[in-house]
Amino acid sequence: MSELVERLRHERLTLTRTISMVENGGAGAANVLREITPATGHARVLGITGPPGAGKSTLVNQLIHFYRGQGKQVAIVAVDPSSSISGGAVLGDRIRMQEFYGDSGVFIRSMASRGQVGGLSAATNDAVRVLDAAGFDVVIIETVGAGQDEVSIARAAQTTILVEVPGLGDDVQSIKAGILEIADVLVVNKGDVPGADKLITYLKTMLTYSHYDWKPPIVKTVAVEGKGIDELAAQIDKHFAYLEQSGKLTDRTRAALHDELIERVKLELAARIAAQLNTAAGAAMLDELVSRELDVATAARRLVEGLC
Ligand SMILES: Nc1nc2c(ncn2[C@@H]2O[C@H](COP(=O)(O)OP(=O)(O)OP(=O)(O)O)[C@@H](O)[C@H]2O)c(=O)[nH]1
Ligand SMILES: [Mg+2]
Repeated sequence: MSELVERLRHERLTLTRTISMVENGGAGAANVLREITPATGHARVLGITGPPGAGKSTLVNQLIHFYRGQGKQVAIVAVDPSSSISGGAVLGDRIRMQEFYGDSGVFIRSMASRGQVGGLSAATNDAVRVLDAAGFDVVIIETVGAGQDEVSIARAAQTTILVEVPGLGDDVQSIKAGILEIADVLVVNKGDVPGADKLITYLKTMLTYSHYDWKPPIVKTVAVEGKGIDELAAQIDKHFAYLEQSGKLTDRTRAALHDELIERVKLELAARIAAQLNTAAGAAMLDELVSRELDVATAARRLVEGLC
């Protein structure tokens, strides 16, 4: 085991600093990732997403208690694509941190979109890798909303839990098209609120049209009362067992790495090309484009080929 991995497992400060390092990208991040990657691949990675106020954080807290009860070490990466502050304590996670203060088996980290040189999903993936290497048994990625960011973040998880709630108006309208496709387990939270059963019926109808051989189970929860958490944890385990037995765990990891690699190459290329354009040769090329001596397609090819 490398010295860094050893320290990640025993020193909180090293852990928080290493996550900051991978968030900042660049050579520092690359060095960390090279060193820790052989020690990764052991954590169970869960994703939780859903509309604002659905009860994601309350559910995650309940899951933390559940897994702690099993003696597991749990880390949370709370991602807010709309927020610009990264670090230890934003997003109302301060209260949560107080709840688990002093428990060395729980680690909570917030992530925001700005300040991520290499994009939010890359930073999230890398933070999960650090936590995995640090020996956390379960890593939960919690994201708000259902946009493109959340979908790409969800790909880093082995099991994605989509939280929906009754009372957001017309159920058909409130659940964004396509979002159900990312769900491995569906949660209807706020089961104590009128409309929960109607929403479950609606979701069941939607899932009849699903083409996947894994049919996402629907779990009703009342997160504030801790109801339905055992069932949720059981369904999460069932999904993981399905992934393992069907061989889809490897397929999923491979597909996620494929997409992540393309994303990273794009970012890397874009940074290098921008640097090239910032030179005298780049200015000359732009002049040629403006005077229409050169077309954009040819210019783009020339720049990329110039890097090879
Ligand atoms: N009635 C009821 N309220 C709930 C339940 N779960 C959570 N809430 C309440 O819903 C509100 C939002 O809960 P959060 O856990 O902060 O929801 P969230 O999805 O993390 O919210 P954002 O992070 O802002 O997107 C809080 O006031 C919770 O107390 C539930 O099962 N029933
Ligand atoms: Mg929250």
